[in-house]
Amino acid sequence: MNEENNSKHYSGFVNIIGNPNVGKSTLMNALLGDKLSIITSKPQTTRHRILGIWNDDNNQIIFSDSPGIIDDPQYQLHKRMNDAAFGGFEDADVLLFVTDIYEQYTGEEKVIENIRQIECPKVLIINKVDMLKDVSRLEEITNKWSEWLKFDKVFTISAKEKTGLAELLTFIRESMPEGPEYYPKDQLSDRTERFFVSEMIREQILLQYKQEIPYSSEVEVMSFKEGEAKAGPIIRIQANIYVERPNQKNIIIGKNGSEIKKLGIASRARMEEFFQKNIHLELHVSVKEDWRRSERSLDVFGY
Ligand SMILES: Nc1nc2c(ncn2[C@@H]2O[C@H](COP(=O)(O)OP(=O)(O)OP(=O)(O)O)[C@@H](O)[C@H]2O)c(=O)[nH]1
Ligand SMILES: [Mg+2]
Repeated sequence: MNEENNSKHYSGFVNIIGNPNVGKSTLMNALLGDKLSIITSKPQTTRHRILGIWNDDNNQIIFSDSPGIIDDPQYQLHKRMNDAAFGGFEDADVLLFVTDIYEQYTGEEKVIENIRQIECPKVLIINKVDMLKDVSRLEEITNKWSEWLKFDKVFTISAKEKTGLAELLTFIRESMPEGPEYYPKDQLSDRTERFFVSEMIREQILLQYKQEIPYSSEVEVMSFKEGEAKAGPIIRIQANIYVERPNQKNIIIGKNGSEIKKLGIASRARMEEFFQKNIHLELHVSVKEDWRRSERSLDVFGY
């Protein structure tokens, strides 16, 4: 264990991987005590790898949230999301493989093989135990997994209710190798404020719109300017929402602009909480045909 007055420094990457919707982002946020990653009840909420950095004087734990692994990628976007997810198998010092009490895992060969081969400590996290009705379900899950591979540890947790996390965090800290500060101690993520702004808008799109709309949407921050207003510090933000079809643009905007107005209000509230500053937000919508299939668009959007 990393003693208080020990001058050694411990650091490493804790990579969180799993299928969509099992609670990976909720877990990372809970471990960090920060709302860094966006969370919704829809699968494929997270599209990028996002680092969340936990610091004290002697330790730097770098958590990595990732998109849920998509079994049947249908767009180039899905392939890039899977590349981001599988990247987590390559540089982990501790692997957290997350499942939940609902998931009927079928032991997808590529995933199992990747977990099997990774040499760092690997942990199976069974999440959402706050919803558990029948305790025998836990045994069922661990038995199923033990047919495929051996984890070093199994933790049953509720990321949402924050139970079981202290034990998990102790295990993680004890597993960290000696190492340098990979990031400055005051840095919380590898991502920029602009990135988090685009994510918070995307989160509200996921919450507000139905069916294919959130999945066809991408958000780009065109301008982010900090300034002073009468009421105190303010951040002025202009963002563009891209959709794939003209009719989707109409849906985003809504009758007389009612839907986009609602979106703006909700996004602004989320950002004001995140930045603890006043926000002025301007949203635009444009069509970028089939951006999910276009390598070039995906490059531009940072996938
Ligand atoms: N009941 C319960 N719900 C949870 C728990 N953890 C997460 N959830 C819910 O599960 C849903 C998905 O959570 P996320 O954290 O977005 O899941 P994810 O694995 O990051 O999903 P993707 O980014 O889409 O791959 C949300 O509605 C969460 O509120 C938990 O411990 N208990
Ligand atoms: Mg997520």
